[in-house]
Amino acid sequence: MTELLKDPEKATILAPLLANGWSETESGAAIAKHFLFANFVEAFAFMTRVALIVEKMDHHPDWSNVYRSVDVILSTHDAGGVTLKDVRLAEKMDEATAHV
Ligand code: HBI
Repeated sequence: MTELLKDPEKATILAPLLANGWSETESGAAIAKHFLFANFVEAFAFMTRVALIVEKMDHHPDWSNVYRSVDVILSTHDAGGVTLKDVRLAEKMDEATAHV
């Protein structure tokens, strides 16, 4: 779970996320996504749902909210890059948008 993903496995594991709006940051040490909601309340409701998930996972996003958008950057700080924990959290975030 907390081992750094490395190519070629990394590319295979990230492919579904990259097809769903996530991108690798320039250094390759994180994955990022821009979420856009209908309004501020929906954006904040998403962040509230995700907050409960990340506490359970003990894995936390770098994120910011401006009005109805939420920008997320995921990396495993302890490992210095992207691990399966980030992949799992990204999947859960995508699922959390489905409940809006
Ligand atoms: N969140 N994104 C991220 N990366 C981490 O390495 C991390 C975290 N949340 C909690 C956490 N590490 C702790 O488990 C350690 O700092 C003890």
